[in-house]
Amino acid sequence: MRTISAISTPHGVGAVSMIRLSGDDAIEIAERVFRPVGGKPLSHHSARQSVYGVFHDGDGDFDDGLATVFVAPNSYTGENVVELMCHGGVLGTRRLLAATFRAGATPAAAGEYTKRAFINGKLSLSQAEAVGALIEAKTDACLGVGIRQLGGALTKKINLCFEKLLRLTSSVYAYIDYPEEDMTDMSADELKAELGTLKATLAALKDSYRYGKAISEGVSCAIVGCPNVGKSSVLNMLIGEERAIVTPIAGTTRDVVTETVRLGDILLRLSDTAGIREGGGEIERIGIERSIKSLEGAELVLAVFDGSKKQSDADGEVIRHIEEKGKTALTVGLINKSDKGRGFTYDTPFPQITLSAKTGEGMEELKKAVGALYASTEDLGMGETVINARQYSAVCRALSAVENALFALESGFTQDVAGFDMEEAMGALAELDGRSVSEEIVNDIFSRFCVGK
Ligand SMILES: Nc1nc2c(ncn2[C@@H]2O[C@H](COP(=O)(O)OP(=O)(O)OP(=O)(O)O)[C@@H](O)[C@H]2O)c(=O)[nH]1
Ligand SMILES: [Mg+2]
Repeated sequence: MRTISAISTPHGVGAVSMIRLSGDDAIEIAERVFRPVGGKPLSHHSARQSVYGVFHDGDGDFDDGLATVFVAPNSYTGENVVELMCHGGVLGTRRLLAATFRAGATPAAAGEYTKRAFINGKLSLSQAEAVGALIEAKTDACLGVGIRQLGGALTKKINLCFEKLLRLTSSVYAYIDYPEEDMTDMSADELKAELGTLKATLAALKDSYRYGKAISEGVSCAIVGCPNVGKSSVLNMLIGEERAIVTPIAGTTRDVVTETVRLGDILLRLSDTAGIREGGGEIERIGIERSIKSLEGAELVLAVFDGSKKQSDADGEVIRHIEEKGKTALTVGLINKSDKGRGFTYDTPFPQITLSAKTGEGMEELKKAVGALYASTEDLGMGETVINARQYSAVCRALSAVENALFALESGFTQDVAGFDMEEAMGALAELDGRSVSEEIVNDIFSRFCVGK
């Protein structure tokens, strides 16, 4: 493979910068830009030993630093790799990068190092995605899942399912090809039982995406309620700054105000919306339409009520909208303004928390309630969590194919019908972990990485 080069550290001033070379000529190219101070050539040092020396190009010496050689296949990419550490100035780092190009390297594309690691079998596709998740992580929980997934937790689980399917499918086809010879070691009941276990495993993986998405991509959360109940104050309390305008005038918020915040392990993509009420001017009416739209698309709803006042018909209207949009199970009621003294009791078809957006009282309960809605599934280890939409859709396809196979067997169809579905499930799992995956999907995944990773 041609040798690629890129700056692997953030672009800007820092203590050190790292430029990584990977490919057949990585060591030769490094020797053209780096002169070890001890005089012994870089290629004569042991692999993985940091060597001190001077960086130079055709115009002279310009920095000093360290070079570390990794010999294929024992490197991140599985190819020859040299990591060059120079001082973290913008100019010096760029000059070293340019020197590697002059010495024969070509610029790396986004995610190309990790892509090569995948192509060379150092990482499965879900492990490569875990690298991306670790870099992008906004919650500690995402770091936890990412590191376990990088260690192969999800890959192992998928491989087990795949191998089981392979065994079952060959048994089915042996039966079809040689029905008289009793080639199969499995009765129809045994086959059904095995597929049943697989179905449960895949269903649990599918469910894990609820938590996986909440800690990685985040949950879209609409803050709804009547005017003046304190929706914008709740948003401001959650993000810890005065982001949305708060006034005692009903109808303050018109446009949807969005902000991302971490609440415990969960990432919330908040939308503060206009208060829902009848009437109002044209601008307010458009705002209210947008509130209803946010409610419709929300994966979590925070329904705010003013606990210092009696529950009104308007509050009932808000609850009706929530029910109409099928969001009751995803809603937490916030009975706000608890600092104003003994509050009124609210009747809601969803759990509720008493809180004060003014003093922050009730924040812990809210954290717990939201955490409970998106809790990690008990019987899955943290790394066996599906964390992105691509993995999720592959698991869903595998699950529905297994369900179809089971249905075929239970409805008395011949085993070849089930065999067809089982092959489809295998295809979906193979795609999930990259055993067989189209080039477009691979390119799409790695193009989302940064250059140098
Ligand atoms: N005492 C007290 N006042 C609050 C609390 N939360 C909000 N308020 C007050 O209630 C009024 C309305 O607050 P907002 O946050 O603007 O309410 P809203 O629901 O966003 O209102 P609209 O955008 O008009 O729909 C303001 O005067 C706030 O200071 C609270 O917890 N305690
Ligand atoms: Mg508001």
